[in-house]
Amino acid sequence: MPSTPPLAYVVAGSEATGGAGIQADLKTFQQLGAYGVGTLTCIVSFDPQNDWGHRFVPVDPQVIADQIEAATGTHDLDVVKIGMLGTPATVDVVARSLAAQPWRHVVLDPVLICKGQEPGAALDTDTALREQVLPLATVVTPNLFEARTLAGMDRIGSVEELVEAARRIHAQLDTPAGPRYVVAKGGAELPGPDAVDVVFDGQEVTVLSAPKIGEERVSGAGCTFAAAITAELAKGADVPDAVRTAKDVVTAGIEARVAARTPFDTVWQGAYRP
Ligand code: PXL
Repeated sequence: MPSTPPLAYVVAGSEATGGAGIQADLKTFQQLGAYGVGTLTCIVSFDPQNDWGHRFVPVDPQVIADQIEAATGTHDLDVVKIGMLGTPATVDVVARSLAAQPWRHVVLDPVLICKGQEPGAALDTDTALREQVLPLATVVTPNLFEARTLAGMDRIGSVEELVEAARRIHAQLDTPAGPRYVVAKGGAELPGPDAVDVVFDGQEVTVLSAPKIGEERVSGAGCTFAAAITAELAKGADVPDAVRTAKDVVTAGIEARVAARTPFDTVWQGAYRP
């Protein structure tokens, strides 16, 4: 008899070392017991000969549309994570393709700039993302840099400023049909002994903290966090519970991080035990 596991869908880029991007997303889905379905937006290949710079190749917009058509035609998908898009044309085709059906949750990891892109092109992409995809999100998970950019703030140096950023970003989400959540991540960079995340649902602020594991950033943490939220939502959790589980997944994955020749280690999703 065929089975019907929870289905988690991701639209994101490939990061060829396996540390971030759709590779991290699909591993996270599997670890949490969700069946992963993925659509590729771009291919990022770090360059070991050139200081691990990002080589970036977008997938043709029609091919992205075809993948979304294949995925949504095959399965009843109602929870989607959006990761790196990378060009205005990609933002446009993803926004238009996703609009073809209703979504119970759209989890947006607003990956803004990627080294190796033209600054001008990246600005266009930021604007397109903000105008076309951000309003659709039910959950958005900016890191410190993305929170500063989306909130239009010069600096975020405290939990209070992170809360202010979350409020400003929440104001840019569509008028809620249901509650919408900004999860602003302080990560390793926000000063203090703890890795702090601020959750704002439009009314209440919740602050989640876990002791920092070293001061170094670990690649794939942001992807894994948003993917874990997506998997938990696919399994039927509500957003606050999904966010709490995602923080545990990332904490366990950073504690057991994978050594690499890149300047940063990467998250080991396989370390998490519910
Ligand atoms: O971690 C952000 C990220 C997301 N997606 C892709 C990436 C990266 C960072 O390198 O390459 C495809």
